[in-house]
Amino acid sequence: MIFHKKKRSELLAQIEDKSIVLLSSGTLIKKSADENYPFSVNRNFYYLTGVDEADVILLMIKNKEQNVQELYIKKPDLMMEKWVGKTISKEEAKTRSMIDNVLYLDELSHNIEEYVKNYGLKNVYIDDESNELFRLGQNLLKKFSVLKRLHQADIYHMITKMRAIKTEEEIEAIKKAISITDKGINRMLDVMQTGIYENELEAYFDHELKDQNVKRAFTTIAAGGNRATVLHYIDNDQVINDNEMVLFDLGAAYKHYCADISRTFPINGVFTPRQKEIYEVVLLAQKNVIAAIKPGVTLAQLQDITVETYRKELKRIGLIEADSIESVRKYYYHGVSHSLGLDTHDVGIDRDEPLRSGNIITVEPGLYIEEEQIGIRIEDDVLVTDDGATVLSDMIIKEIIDIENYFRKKKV
Ligand SMILES: [Mn+2]
Repeated sequence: MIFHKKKRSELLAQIEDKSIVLLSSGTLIKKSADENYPFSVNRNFYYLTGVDEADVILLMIKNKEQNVQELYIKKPDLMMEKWVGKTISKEEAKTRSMIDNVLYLDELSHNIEEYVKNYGLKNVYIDDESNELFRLGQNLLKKFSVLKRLHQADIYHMITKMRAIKTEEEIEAIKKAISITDKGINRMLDVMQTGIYENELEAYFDHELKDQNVKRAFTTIAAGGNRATVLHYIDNDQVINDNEMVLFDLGAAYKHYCADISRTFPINGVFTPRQKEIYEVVLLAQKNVIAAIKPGVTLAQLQDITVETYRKELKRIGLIEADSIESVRKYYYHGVSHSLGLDTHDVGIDRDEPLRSGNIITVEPGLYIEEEQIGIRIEDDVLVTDDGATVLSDMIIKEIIDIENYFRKKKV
């Protein structure tokens, strides 16, 4: 796709002359016996190529006489094809990436040596995300000894900075993921009733995703009653009793672009007065944050707005006595926003860095009150625009009156 080609040129424009860039798609990791973990492509590699396949290498050279862009793929293995299917072909890799030169991996070592010598290359740029398991960049350096003589430079942060600003195509992909997530949530609402199991609701969400042939962005949280006070509860195996609420944190991924949505519903369709009171506080915090989003504001400032809202409101509803930041922390103990994109907790926006037009972030205040067995989180996905923000997930049911009406109509 033209998108990936454009991103490669933008990246090459930022690096020094006489440089080689090497990126790996990642490799399959063994799970047990003859089984591997599902493959998850290196997102920086995918961003630059559109190729979603294990053991593929992108090689680029910036050299004023001649730039080079090549993809290296596995040679077809006829026996493996009978067991697990074909690996990517040269034609397919070329179509997806718009890279004309697709070669086999057994030529890579020789070609690197030739390029380093013939072009007098000085720098090697590697994607060295500091992750113990995935030292993909370092592994490449170890493999090709000729690269050790070159000056090592980091390309990880250059790419993640680019990824933080979304293009039209990327915004569309995230919107698509959100719209599928919306449909999945409605499927759950249609069957939601007292006595249902968390995993049963989760299955209805998954059904929508399977129907649309997409995957989840991350492991679904479906937490009824007091389980909702555990931020990353994923057992999802308990029954939800009458008058309890159920908290969902979930999302579909479309072409690896993620939706990340949280909603909390009363299982029987009617908020108790106390549930309503707490829900309104969380919703108010979310609205205050969304209203403040514009270029220049930082994630740290958005967090302050959330805590400030809670400081006043939690005292008003009798949850805390002293309206101090410390007392708020007992009921709210995570950040309100993170970057969203090819990763659910996406890269490229630091806490104290001014937001820019084209950033997409989540807004997800919550309150977790163990002694009342109530956990509420409301999360939407928001695009930063030139003069403010657009809530990309504003079609997903959220207001108390809409939720109660949805259930009322269901019963008729
Ligand atoms: Mn989130």
